[in-house]
Amino acid sequence: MDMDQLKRQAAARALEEVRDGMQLGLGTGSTAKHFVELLGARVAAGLNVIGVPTSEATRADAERCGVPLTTLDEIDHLDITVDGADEIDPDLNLIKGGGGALLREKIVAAASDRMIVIADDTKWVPTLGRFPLPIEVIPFGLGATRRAIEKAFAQCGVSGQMAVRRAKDGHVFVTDGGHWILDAQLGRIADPAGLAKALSVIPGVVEHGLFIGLASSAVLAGGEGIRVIE
Ligand code: ABF
Repeated sequence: MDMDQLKRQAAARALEEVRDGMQLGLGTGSTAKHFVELLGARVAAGLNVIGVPTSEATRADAERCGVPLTTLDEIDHLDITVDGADEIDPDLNLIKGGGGALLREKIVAAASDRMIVIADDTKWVPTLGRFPLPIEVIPFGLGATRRAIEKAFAQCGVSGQMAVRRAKDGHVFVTDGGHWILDAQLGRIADPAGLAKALSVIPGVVEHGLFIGLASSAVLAGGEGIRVIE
C-alpha cells in the first residue's frame, strides 16, 4: 500500500469520531487534506458540521469540498481538531510546522476539546528531533532572536544548525501570518516540554512547532493496519 493510501486510511478512521453538529478544527498538510475531502463527502450526504481551517490552503480545500467554515471569533470552542504531524512521540508530543502552518494549527488545537493526530506510521518516533524543528519568528531583529534561541538550546542540552526556510522559488518562505520560519536540526530533543517553555519566552519567537500535551490521540496507519494511541 502506498503512503497516500495510508494517510487516507488514517483520515477515514478519524472521521468515525465526527458526530452531527460538531465544530471541527481542520488541519493542514497532505494527510489533513484527505480528512477534508472525506468530510466533504459526508457533508454532501447530509452531515451537519462546521469547520475552522488552519491555513489558507485548507480554507481553499474545504471550500472546494463543500465543508461550511467559520472562525474562532464566531464560535466559542471546537469539539475536535484533526491534523497531521511531522513527528509523534510515545507521550503524544508532536513536531509540527513542516507545512508552515504551525501558528494557526496551534491556536486551533488549543481551542479544541480534543485533537486527533492522523499520520502514516513513519511519523512515530521514540524521541522527537530527527525532523527539523520549525520556529516561527518576526523578521525584525532576527539576529538577536537567533542568539536567544541558541541560548535556549544550550540551556536545554540541544544544539544544531538553524536556517531560514526558503520557498521552492528560492525566496524566503512567508507564513500565512506574514512571519518567517527558522528550521533547527536538533537530532534529538530529550526534554521537549522544557525546550517548548524556553522558546516561548523569547520575544521574537511567534510560535514553535513543539505541540506539548495538545494531542488526545494519534491514528497511525501502517502496512499492518491502523493503531490508535491515546
Ligand atoms: C501539518 O502538515 C503540519 O503541522 C505538518 O507539518 C504537516 C504534515 O504533513 P503531511 O500530512 O503532508 O505529512 O499537519
